[in-house]
Amino acid sequence: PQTIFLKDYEAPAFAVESIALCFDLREKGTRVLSTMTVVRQSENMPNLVLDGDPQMDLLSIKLDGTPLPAGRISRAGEQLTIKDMPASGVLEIEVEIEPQNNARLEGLYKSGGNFCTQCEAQGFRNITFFPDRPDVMTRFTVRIEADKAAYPVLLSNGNRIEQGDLGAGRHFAVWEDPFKKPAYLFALVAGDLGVLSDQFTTRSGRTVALHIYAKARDLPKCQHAMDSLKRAMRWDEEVYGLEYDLDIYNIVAVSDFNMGAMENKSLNIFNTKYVLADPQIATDTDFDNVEGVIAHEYFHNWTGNRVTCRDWFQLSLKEGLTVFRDQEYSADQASRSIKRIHDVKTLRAFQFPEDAGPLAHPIRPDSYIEINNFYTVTVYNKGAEVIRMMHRLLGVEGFRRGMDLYFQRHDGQAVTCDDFVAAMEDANGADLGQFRLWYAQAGTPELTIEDHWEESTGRYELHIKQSVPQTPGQTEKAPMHMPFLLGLIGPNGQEMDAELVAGEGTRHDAGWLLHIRQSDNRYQFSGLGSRPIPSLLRGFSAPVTIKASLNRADKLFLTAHDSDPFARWEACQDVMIETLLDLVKAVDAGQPLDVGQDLIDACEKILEDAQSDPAFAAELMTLPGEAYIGQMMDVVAVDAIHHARIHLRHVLAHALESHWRRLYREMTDTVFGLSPEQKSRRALKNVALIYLAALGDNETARTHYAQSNNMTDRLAALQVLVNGSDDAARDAAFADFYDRFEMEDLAIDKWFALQALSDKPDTLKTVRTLRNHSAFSLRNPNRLRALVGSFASGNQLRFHAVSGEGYAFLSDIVKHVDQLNPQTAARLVLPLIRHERYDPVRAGLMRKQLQALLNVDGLSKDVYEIVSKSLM
Ligand code: HT7
Ligand code: ZN
Repeated sequence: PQTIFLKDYEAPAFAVESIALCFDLREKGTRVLSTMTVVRQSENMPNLVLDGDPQMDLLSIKLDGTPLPAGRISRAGEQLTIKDMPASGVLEIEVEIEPQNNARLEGLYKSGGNFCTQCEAQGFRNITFFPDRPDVMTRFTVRIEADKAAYPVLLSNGNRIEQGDLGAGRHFAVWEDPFKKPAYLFALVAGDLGVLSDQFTTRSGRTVALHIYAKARDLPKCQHAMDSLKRAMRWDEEVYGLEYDLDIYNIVAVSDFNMGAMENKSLNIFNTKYVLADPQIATDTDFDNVEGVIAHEYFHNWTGNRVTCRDWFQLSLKEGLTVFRDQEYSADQASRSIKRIHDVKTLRAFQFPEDAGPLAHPIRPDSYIEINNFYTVTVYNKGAEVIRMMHRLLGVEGFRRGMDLYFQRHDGQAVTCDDFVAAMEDANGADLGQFRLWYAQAGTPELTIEDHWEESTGRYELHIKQSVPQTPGQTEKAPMHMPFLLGLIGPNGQEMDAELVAGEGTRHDAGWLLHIRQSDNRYQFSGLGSRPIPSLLRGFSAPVTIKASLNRADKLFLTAHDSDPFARWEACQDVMIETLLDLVKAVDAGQPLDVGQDLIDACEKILEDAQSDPAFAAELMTLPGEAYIGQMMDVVAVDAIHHARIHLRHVLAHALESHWRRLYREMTDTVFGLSPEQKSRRALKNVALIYLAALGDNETARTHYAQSNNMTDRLAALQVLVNGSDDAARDAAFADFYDRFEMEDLAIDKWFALQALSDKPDTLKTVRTLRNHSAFSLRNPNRLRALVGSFASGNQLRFHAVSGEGYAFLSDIVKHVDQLNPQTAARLVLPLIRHERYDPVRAGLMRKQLQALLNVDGLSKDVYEIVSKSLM
């Protein structure tokens, strides 16, 4: 397969002024007629090259009304070339495609009997021939014809300008989008769907009709999405002055979807997982996720659609920025600190490993084989951290000035990450020259921090060194510019007053904002009456790792006193990690396991104070996951990590038993509600349940399940039961769950996932059995991710069983899925690629499976790219 390089970018040779598409939707074979006006942009490129799926059936092609002779066209691979194209002309192309057989879920396909599209990144080329690149923007008019009884709803982008009957049971609709857009934002839906409608009045007084389409029986579950949409629309007006720009905003929920959702102009298409939510089928986390994704796709209307990407290397231009915007939106809805903790956990759990592994790439990659493989946590979440750092460096108002200038300069254009940074610089008179390295260098920077206290002068020095690790293809790294938020805390737990006398930094409402620019940085503070305890990297102000000389007592002091909630949580997690790593060593050495009374005391204090912010206490008391503990080790000690974690939980359960029992009682509400306070109490109640189960108390979980009146509680009980010793209770609960929710796909996904996550020794056997369950299908990405994804990426203990059976199971699934849906297969295979992190036996078994995949005939370029890079 061919590698595409950023350095080879060339502006398009032809512009497309407008395109009219006519879809004749049929059960077998859909015809698409495209009429486009094409205008030359560059004198020295005589040929017009269009992208198109090699399988697509080209029925006819005319230029200015005349069929093109065979000699003027050539077709090779994904490209159709029209030789000696005049300076301008009208091209009419008719193709036939087979949406009914499209299991890749890219282009036009069928989901639940309805037609829908997914064109990002390069799906439009499966629908018709077109210059399928984001810098070719055009005006779309779309006519859809279909059977009226089977497909009463016909939707595309923009405004519906015509509709009517055609006879023979067929009807049509014509949609016109007044905004120029790239083909990746094109969308079409035709189906039998119900609709939930509402409206929103923009701050300038325009009325926007809002519609959420879903299966009729699911409409009652769409209200939360609708409310979230309206909140997001208002937020974007208030925070960025950005208004919605059309009179209609449609969302369609489909159950077969490769990713979360898609921001097609005025016709978002969503995975049902991110639209449907009611307390019976969705957990509190699901509610938050729906709200976040609804907001994310809405925010794309400006950051992505009005201003789009010049090429796919610039993907973080829209994704990093839009993730930052949705994170901030969510932070404003409930608890800012808990949102930050969750976002950092995600970054550490998924992006840090990616950045340290064989697929490490900068947020603006230099090359790719398959662009779908670059919708990564690096481009999205590290990309958002990079935007967050600019936000921190420039301040709220400076960042807003930069955004305003960005839209002023680039509305209606396809631009680069550099254009974005330039707008931030120019609006603020700032120099982000060194900062731009974040776009180009991969790898998580490592900070090593030492401090020095001089009693006689009252001076305190922080010495911060940075290094950026080598990553594939990048051996030389330059130091980066990053904001480092620091607090200095006195013995009474209060912030200390000080003067910064050496090093670059400014006072900040959350402490000191230090600038790190060099490999070696020194900061000196004077005017301190006693040695401060440093609160480092408050709010996780830069996406880095830290090795600091803080001792355990200092960290526990911060756990109790830091005014920055993120730093408090971080200090507590640090002590837990340190404890767990000691326990792992002791397990391996067969030595007695000791947790340390100081940690128990700190946890007791947390539980005593838990009432004031139960969700925060729940976060503090949630132990780091097994995979994250593994990341802290040179070689992942799969079994010892599991034992160490169970032991720590057991000790904290017993030592604090009375608190757990009290909190479980006190946090139980009789009436269910979704207010932030009620969700917060539920979070702590369900953490208490985990600790009570660690006492060997099966009864509480059984009753918890029986009495639960919402999915959050029900799932919490199942999570405990699936790992517990009471097999009868577990089987009964799982059987009840299945019967209760058989008709609810999203709930049944949870049923599959929970069983795959069990730490029981026979979990792989269960997963194999479930693979043959009548409700399982390799064609549905949600189901696949629920069963196979959960097992391989969420169950370190059982997936990495030293027998290698977990690896063999995954590679077999990947092989089969690759024939149907390469994009999803390439994501499923990821848990196999970090073989170098494991002992030689496991590493060898993982490589063996990867090698076997590489030898599969007809392997997709999606899977090939991931697997081959992991074996380099
Ligand atoms: N921009 C959307 C990306 C997306 C996507 C990409 C490739 C293949 C399928 C896809 N579905 C959605 C989603 C987003 O970031 O908002
Ligand atoms: Zn996005």
